[in-house]
Amino acid sequence: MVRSANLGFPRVGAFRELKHAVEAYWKGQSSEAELQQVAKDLRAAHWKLQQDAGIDVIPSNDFSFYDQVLDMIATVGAVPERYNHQAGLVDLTTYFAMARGRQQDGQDVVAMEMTKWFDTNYHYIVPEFKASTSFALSSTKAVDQFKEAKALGIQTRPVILGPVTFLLLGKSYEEGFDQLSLLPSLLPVYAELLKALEAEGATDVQIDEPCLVLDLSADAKAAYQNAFEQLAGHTNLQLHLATYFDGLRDNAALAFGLPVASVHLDLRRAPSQLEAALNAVKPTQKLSLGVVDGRNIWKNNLNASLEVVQKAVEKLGSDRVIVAPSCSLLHSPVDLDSEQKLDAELKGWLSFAKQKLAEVVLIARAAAGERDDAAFAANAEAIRARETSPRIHNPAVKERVSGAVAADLQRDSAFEKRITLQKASLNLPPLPTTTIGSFPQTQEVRAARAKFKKGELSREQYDAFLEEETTRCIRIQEEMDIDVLVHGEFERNDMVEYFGEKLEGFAFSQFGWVQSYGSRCVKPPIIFGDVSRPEAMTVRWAEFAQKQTSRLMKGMLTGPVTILQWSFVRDDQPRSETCKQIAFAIRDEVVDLEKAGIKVIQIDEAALREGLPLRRGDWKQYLDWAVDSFRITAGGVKDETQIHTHMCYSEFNDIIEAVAAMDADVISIETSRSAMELLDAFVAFKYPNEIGPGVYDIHSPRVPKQEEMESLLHKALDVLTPEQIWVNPDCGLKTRGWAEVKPALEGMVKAAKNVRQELKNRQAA
Ligand code: 39S
Ligand code: ZN
Repeated sequence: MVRSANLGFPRVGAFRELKHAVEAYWKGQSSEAELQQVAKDLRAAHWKLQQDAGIDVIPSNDFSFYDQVLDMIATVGAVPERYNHQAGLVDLTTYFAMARGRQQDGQDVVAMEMTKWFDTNYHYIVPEFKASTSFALSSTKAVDQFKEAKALGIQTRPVILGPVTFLLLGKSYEEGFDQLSLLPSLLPVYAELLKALEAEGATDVQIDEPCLVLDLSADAKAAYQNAFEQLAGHTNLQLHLATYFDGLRDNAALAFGLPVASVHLDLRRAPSQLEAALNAVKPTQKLSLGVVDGRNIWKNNLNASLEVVQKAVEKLGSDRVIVAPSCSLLHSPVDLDSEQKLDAELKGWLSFAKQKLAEVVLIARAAAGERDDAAFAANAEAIRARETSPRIHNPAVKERVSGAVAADLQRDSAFEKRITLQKASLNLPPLPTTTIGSFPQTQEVRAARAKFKKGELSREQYDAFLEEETTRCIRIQEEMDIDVLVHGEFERNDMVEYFGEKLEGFAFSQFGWVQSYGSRCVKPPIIFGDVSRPEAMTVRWAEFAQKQTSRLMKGMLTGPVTILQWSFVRDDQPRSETCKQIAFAIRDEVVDLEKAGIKVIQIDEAALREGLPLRRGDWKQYLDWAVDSFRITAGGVKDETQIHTHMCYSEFNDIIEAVAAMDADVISIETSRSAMELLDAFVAFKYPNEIGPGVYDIHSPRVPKQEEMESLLHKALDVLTPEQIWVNPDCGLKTRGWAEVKPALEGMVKAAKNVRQELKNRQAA
């Protein structure tokens, strides 16, 4: 019998119940027992939902209060010293201290680092490793949750993050230390965990090793061999190896050579790997086929998937084939049935986590000879309707992209000439100060927007509220004496969703939440058709804001790659094509802002780096169209108009050429946590344009001292010319509170002024 499996279910809840419970606990509004109860109820509901859907293999331990990598850190007791964890179980306070830092009860510790999970918009907590790191089983979570499901009569397959991916995703803070050298001391803890699961009656375990889809060193390959041999030797559990987000490619022989009972493949991202897998799979192994997209929201083409599954069944027999989503459904919204506002036609094209499980079951049953003809016919009709819908095609948009010429990608003049004209026109002091765009999205702002959406505030009332907030934000910046102001973005729910709501070819959901980090969620818009801009999207607020001040007001836009990366993207044409369509829409907005008198315009490409393909050999093709898309957005304005861009986080070394090729006049980057080390790439490359290396870490509630920011500026001045440098925080301020933002920015402006004075004195001397 062909079986159906799931690799993980969204933990946040259809209405973000977990977010609300966790945040209430953090605020001291509820007890740990109350939080645990909400979590337990959610888990029970999710297991039940999967059971009702007919899924044969249901996961457990996919639940997390914050992140599954942090869960593994706690499980193996890899708690960094600063959290003062003594031996024994890691409690919830220590767990959340690692995630968010803690300033309470005499403790003052910073959070662990957070970074993007492969090429998703999900963030994981980065394990910290040193030569002295030791491990001990320090959490009973995996075992507890297995037992919890069992008590409900559901036999689950626990999911754990594999030991090699766990080590590879970590960071070593000691020069030359190789974290894989910790494998021998880590494996016994994994073995102990497997033994504990077995003792409670588990028969199978899913081991996630997504690093198997990356370019691997010889050491990493050896670590895989070694790790799985040891684990298999210490347990009677069936080990199920899960890979996802790309194909195994040259690691296929390695993966199938491991002593595992099955291997899971992502056949959405890498359908062509099936052939090699069918040849490499050993007679004792099963193959798990990830045919339903866990990363996107389109209805599965059941006939196409069935064909793939049947091909495997023919070769392996039905007992050795498993049907599954391509990866954990963590990256999907929960339930399409909650959506009340999507039009029926569009809704008919979509599938969220709950619907995906039904698809998996339909495919598995059909492959086992029990095809639900009615469901297959309805599905075929939905697929056909989407393919032929006039709503997805706009010939004018297609023509504009295919007709793009070199001139569309070029500013009129080279940077040297532009910057001279800009300096004359903008008349800024040296080391000009600015912010990245957003100011605190307070409860009040969100509540007003929610009221407006519910019809409890009229358009006029909501606009009046926003005008008041914007004006106040401008006055505050003027009082602080910031040079280039922003309007604060109070009218925006999210830097991507806001644009999605205004562009043609996009749809948006009411409850399509996906976890981004911890309790924070995003609601990615859905790009279903050719993208165009029916009317200006930001000019009203930019114009209003500029009228309130004699200072320069910066126009704020999200760039095409970031909009693409943080949306659910249509899968019926290349991403590059969709990206260029968005680029032309943004270009028109840039031109309109210029016409409205805005002289400085920022086009954020926060997600440019995370969009990089996972294999290096695929990078160039991506970077080519990503850079071209950005250049299309900026190519329509006069030399005098200054184009800024912003990129979140670090690691520019390997893409610095592409960043330079974007040719933004000014780029702001995150550097404050890494003490300006990030600048190395810009210096080594002799980056010619202007740079705002962030001097203030906005990801922490801590207010930086003025001297710290001055010292960071000195570091920047050691390697860059004074004419090149801008002074700004390292990201937008929307997640912070005014109480921290005000003193921090005041200190930042003072730091800039002090250093300006030093430069003046030096010149005079
Ligand atoms: N991806 C995207 N798309 N956008 C980003 O900014 C980022 N940044 C990085 C990387 N990826 C990104 C991740 N950082 C949040 C903050 C930072 C993030 C990601 C998410 C965040 O704050 N998310 C909010 C949250 O989890 C939701 C933001 C949102 O859409 O709470 N808010 C809406 C709004 O402001 C809806 C707010 C809401 O929940 O309008 N309203 C309540 C409701 O509808 C009512 C509120 C009230 O009455 O007080 O129930
Ligand atoms: Zn940022």
